[in-house]
Amino acid sequence: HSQQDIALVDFPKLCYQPELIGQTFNFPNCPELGIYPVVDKADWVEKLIDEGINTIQLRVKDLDDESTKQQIVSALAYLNDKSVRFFVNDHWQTAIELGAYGVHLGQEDLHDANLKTLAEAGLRLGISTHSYWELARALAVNPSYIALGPIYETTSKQMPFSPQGIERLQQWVDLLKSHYPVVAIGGITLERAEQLKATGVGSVAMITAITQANDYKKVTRQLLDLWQEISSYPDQV
Ligand code: 3NM
Repeated sequence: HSQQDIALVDFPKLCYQPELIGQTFNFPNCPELGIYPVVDKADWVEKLIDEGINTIQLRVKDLDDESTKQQIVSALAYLNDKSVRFFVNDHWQTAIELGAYGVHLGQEDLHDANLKTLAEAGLRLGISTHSYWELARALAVNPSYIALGPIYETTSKQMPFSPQGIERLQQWVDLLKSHYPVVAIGGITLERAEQLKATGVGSVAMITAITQANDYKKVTRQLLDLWQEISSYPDQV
């Protein structure tokens, strides 16, 4: 797609959109994305929504297109009219067709997707970044949020990037915070959530910490509680 196409793109922000009144997604207070699990099956979407998660990404990597679509259909059927920000990784055409809240794209997917079509369909767009170069590319697209990773070592995804660390995350947040929501990803655990939150990052995304936990319900509740508590520290007073 030409640069001209990209220049015309304007993705919806994460906040409440007047034109969506009465529709599935309605976030009057425009909270940050907060605790953001990334899962590979629709049944995880169901289980985590039941624990109070309201931002989630379905990232299916090992199924064909048709089976992936079935997973998205199942997840959306469960979400129905719950106020959940449901992002689909990569499969942007299916996400448009089925009416997901948004799409998350990596840098390679960004090249292949028709961003103009995506933006015109009203879906939110999150983009992964791992370097200043990738950040520049993401900014050129004016997305709904920007993810930075991997913050710590991760075994969930093979990447040619070493961990960014907390200082780089702090730089990203300081640079971007009045323009874009930032999501931190990669090796994030309950134990690390507090120091991440201290950077001012609005959201932390994780796979293993939740899906490989001995007790995912407990970890999910602890993450939600911790994030809530830290968010309400009276430091802005
Ligand atoms: N993207 P875990 S890191 C899917 O840096 C993904 O872009 C990353 O899994 C990035 O929480 C990552 O198990 C894996 O480390 C996150």
